[in-house]
Amino acid sequence: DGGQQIASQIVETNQLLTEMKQLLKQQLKEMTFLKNAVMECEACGFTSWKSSLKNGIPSTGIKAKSCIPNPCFPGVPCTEMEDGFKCGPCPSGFTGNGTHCSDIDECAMNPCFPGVRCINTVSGFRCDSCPPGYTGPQLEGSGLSFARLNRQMCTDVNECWNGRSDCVPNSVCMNTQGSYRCGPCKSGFIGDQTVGCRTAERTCQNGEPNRCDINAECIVERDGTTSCMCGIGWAGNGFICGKDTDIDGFPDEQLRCSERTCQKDNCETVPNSGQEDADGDGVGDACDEDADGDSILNIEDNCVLTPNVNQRNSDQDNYGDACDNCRYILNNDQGDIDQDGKGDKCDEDMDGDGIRNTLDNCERVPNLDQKDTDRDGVGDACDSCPRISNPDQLDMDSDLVGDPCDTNQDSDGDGHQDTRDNCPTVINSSQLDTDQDGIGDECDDDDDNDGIPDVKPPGPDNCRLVANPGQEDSDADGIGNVCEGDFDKDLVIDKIDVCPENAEITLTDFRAYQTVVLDPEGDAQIDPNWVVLNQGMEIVQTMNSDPGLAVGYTAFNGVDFEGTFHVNTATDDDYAGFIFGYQDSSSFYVVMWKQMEQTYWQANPFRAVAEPGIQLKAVKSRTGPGEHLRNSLWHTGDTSDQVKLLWKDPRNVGWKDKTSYRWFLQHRPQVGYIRARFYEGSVLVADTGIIIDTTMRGGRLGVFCFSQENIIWANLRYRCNDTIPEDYETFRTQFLQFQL
Ligand SMILES: *[C@@H]1O[C@H](CO)[C@@H](O)[C@H](O)[C@H]1NC(C)=O
Ligand SMILES: CC(=O)N[C@H]1CO[C@H](CO)[C@@H](O)[C@@H]1O
Repeated sequence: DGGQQIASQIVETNQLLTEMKQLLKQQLKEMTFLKNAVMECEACGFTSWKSSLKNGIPSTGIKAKSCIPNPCFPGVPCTEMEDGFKCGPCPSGFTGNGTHCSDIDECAMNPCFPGVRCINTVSGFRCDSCPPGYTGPQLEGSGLSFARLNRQMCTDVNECWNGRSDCVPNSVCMNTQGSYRCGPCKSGFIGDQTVGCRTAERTCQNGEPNRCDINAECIVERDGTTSCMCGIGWAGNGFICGKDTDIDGFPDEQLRCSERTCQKDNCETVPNSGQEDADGDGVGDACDEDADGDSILNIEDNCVLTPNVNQRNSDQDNYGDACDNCRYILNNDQGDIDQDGKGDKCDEDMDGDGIRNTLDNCERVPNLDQKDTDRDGVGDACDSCPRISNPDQLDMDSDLVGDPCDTNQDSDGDGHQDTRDNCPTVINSSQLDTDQDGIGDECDDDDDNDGIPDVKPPGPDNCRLVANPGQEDSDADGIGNVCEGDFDKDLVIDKIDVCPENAEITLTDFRAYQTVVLDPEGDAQIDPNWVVLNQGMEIVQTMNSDPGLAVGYTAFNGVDFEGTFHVNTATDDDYAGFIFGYQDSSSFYVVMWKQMEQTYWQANPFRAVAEPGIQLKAVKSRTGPGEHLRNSLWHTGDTSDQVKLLWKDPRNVGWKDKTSYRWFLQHRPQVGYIRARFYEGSVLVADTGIIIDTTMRGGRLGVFCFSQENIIWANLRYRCNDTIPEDYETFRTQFLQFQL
């Protein structure tokens, strides 16, 4: 349209030029005429002609004698002179010498909008009204200069507004200059301009009708059946979804369905995906000032979840007798490895394997066999170097490999050093080895050792992960009987299995986690305190602490990781986030978010400035935990040998107090694809876009905090997913083109 406008302007300019040329020609003629008149006057008296020039208009009427009868053009004043008379100027809209006046053609100036007729009237001009599809005021006037300075303005009418178009309802209307076009039906509608557009029956990706709630997504399961899942910021059973303000999976209001996820949230604005309610009063612990209903407020109660009006506390630790798992021994961590109710500090057999701690070579890992290959007094089951004597078990970089056997030599970059990698040259962070033959599935041609190769003939194995040499398949659907509906036979059906092709991972669970302190020497603050709720799907960190991580033990290749992030206090404005691709305390990805800009209070070893926006960083630290890494983590930007800033939210806004955010991360280490999206309620507020980084080829997941208390990571969910997202291919080709 812009091009069209320019073109029409050029045409107009050309016309103007032509007119100017004509005007010049006319003036030239007049000059000739004057010259001739001068010549003539030599004979009849030059002086009289000269005086008649006083008004600048050569009058041919000098031959007439007086104003009676009026020799001038009608309406032009006549003045008697000594030697004759003089006519005034022609009326506006006319040109001439006063005696003879002729109408000016203002239309020659093209004052009207292109395509609009210009009518030259006796004393001026008038434009027809704007063409159909345009609107604008009338234009009329007189005189060349008026016509030159005033143009008829017609502006396009947007027929698509206010339904002034004839397009059928629910179809696309496209406005054009002076008109409009009707397009196809809007999305969600079918038909055309002839038959009309009616609501399309929504369908799932497999073509089946979509009966999910309008705010839900239709999911096609592995077996081809469909299910419905409420979208982010909504909760319910998928067929009915209600608003879920705190994004913990429970709706603000009771829904008309019976599933657990239809129940009204017992804490509407504080995420509590487990809905824990110790006193059963209908108000969840997370938002109940007196969670156990013993009339002692939580902040003063030494047993927050167990009623104990007497507050007796024999060992004077932080836990009253009523809830202390070691009543007479101080144990503020309340650790209980075997979950038998007896705290580790006072449990004679911590891991519950039947061997008393004093005799057990793995106090904290059940190992009835007590095998100890290197005879260092630490059983193989818990020995960070089972073949090299290392009684102290030191593991400087928190990668679960003891220092004497830690080579950190990792050819494929998947976080497992070559000597321990069951596929040293194939990226495979999960290290899955279904048949336990020491060769990881990823480089094992026969994962389940049943003699039928995974892919090659006589395969493919119709149950790749479950031994079935007979390949029985009664319903002939290509999936063997033994793994029908549970591909990895981990006894969790595929439908709810977060890793249907990995028997070692079944449900999201952070109950077992490794604590990594990122500034062990620093005495800047205290270490974080992690509390795990909802069967491992929720983590709460209560302390204003040094930087620290809680890392799950499961290592992943491709993974989708999502969770709800919420700071449940108005105190403080510091960092919180999550990590992925964790390989050791020097190597991981972190997504971190701060509320306010701030310079770190310890200017050593360098001044670190934190900005508020969400940041994605690749941590590959040469020094490992300590002040260098601490300040580098705080700093928003690259720091050599420590941290690389891969992305920062351009909005540069901090998190809001007591507000729930949902993150959705996709990591595909095979190709280095990383993409994270962030939602506030159901609204997408930030998106990293596609980021390619291969520093860590997979690893473990966890959460991160730095100097911020009362952080909740709720409704955590991870899923194995090695499918490369569709947008990667487009990105890759474009990126390659760019590189060339
Ligand atoms: C796995 O990832 C792909 C691509 O990102 C996505 O389309 C698919 O829905 C994911 N699968 C599951 C089970 O979430
Ligand atoms: C069994 C298993 O988890 N295999 C994965 C190993 O990693 C590759 C990518 O490098 C994945 O495609 C496999 O699914």
